[in-house]
Amino acid sequence: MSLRTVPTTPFPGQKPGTSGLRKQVKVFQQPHYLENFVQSIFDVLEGSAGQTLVIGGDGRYYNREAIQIILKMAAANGIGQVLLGQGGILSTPAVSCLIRKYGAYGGIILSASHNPGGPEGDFGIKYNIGNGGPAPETVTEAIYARTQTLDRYCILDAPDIDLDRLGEQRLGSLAVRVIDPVADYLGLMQRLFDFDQIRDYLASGIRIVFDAMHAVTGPYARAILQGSLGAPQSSVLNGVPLPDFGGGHPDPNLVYARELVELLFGEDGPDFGAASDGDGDRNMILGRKFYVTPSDSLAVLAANAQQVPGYREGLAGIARSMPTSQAADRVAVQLGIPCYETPTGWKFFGNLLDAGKVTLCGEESFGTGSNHLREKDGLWAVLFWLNILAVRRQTVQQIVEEHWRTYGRNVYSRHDYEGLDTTVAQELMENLRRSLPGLVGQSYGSQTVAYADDFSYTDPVDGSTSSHQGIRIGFENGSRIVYRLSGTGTQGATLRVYLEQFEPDPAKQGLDPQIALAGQIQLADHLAQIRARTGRQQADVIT
Ligand code: G16
Repeated sequence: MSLRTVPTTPFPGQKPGTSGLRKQVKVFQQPHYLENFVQSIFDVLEGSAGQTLVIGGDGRYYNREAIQIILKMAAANGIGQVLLGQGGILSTPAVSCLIRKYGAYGGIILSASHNPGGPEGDFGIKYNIGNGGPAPETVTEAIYARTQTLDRYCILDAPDIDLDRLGEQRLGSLAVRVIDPVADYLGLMQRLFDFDQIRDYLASGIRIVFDAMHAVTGPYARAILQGSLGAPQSSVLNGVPLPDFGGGHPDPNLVYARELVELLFGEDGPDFGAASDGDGDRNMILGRKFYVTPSDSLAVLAANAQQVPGYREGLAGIARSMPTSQAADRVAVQLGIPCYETPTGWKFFGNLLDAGKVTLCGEESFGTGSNHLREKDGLWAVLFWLNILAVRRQTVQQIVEEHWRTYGRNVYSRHDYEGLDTTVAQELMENLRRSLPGLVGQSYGSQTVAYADDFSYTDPVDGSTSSHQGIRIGFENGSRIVYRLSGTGTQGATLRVYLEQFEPDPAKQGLDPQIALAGQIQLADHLAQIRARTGRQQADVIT
């Protein structure tokens, strides 16, 4: 084994987005591309010599090859130990769990989350810090800056590690410990939830289906739902992780988790359905013939948290990303606890969680989590719901409708316009930004604009400011329209339009959101000239 220093030159555009560096597989496969980014990570990590790193990925195409390269670079850069998920598999929440449990220096996760996989699909890499959470912008900016000046990387010339053999192997001075990807995570879940109660509930004839979408959560769902909770074989759909996710799009929403949605909305469907994404941090919750929006899910979990062992002591506070509906705010008011509004991106919750200011966090983009980790956590949300159902013995629909009657309903929908020409999308946003000062005080139908701004966030813990985080148009009646360009796409631009309207009247709460929000949808188009500028007549994905 010998250490090799390889001369290289910078690649443009190695800038991490909302959640790490995501590019097409073909981009990552270029000689030196992955190596440059990984060396930039090692170069900005101070004091990592001899330390432990956690490494794993969602099993997508190029996962195993990338892991071999990263291990050899970790060895050449003086890392002491790597905890590696068997087969190169670790969900994002499991990485967060392992970093925290073993006091690791940080972790590297190979995933492009919900983006499709395979040779023509996407790949991604993200770095998590010692608290188990995504690297904050100071770190990602430093990594990016380093990619722009890099002129060499270090790698050990050595045979590949056997990724499937549990136990310790060596790469020079680096110890690689291949571990069971599920065990530590399962232990954490058992401490948070009442597994006996959930097992009894499932044994009472309740039928559940979890769709792992051929992504990373298959092994976790089988071990937890079937192994520990006694659910039958049929409870896990698409449970084998595949490099191309079986040709699917591992995004747990009404469009991409169609198989699950058809089951739940079909005749004699199961009582409870859920799905997770590529790397296991997102979740979608369904009842029989009933969809729970992620924003409502956060609010329901918050309102019921004290029924669950891990949260009996109550919540310190709640945080939600800005475009997430204000349903959780209403619960926070009732509980007398603060509710924080952060920019999109799980990394913004890290400081609030570390400072003990919040217990639960959530995003409209199918992400929910708590202070048990520093990532959102798909299966955790599923277990949280199952625990609440096991206590309350009502259907999902009854629980949500009762919640609306108590707090009012924040009717909500997100409209995505995908693969737009980047210039067209940026001009649309720029034009809208310019129009903001003139909007305040304007009336549209029965609504008057109360504020119109480009969201800027000052972190209450470290005082850092993040600007240009999305355009908010808020009305005096509490309704909102929010516009953002996605930070996770890899082709063109994706415009996200978030629509929200408050409905206090129980008699009107059951209306289909697309009908209830029809006026808002029209207004959103009018204000941003979406159809005129993009040529699109309707959104590609509506959730
Ligand atoms: C990532 C981030 C989330 C964010 C989501 C969507 O999730 O971790 O915080 O809400 O992307 O971001 P955007 O609207 O910019 O596309 P994931 O599951 O892709 O890692």
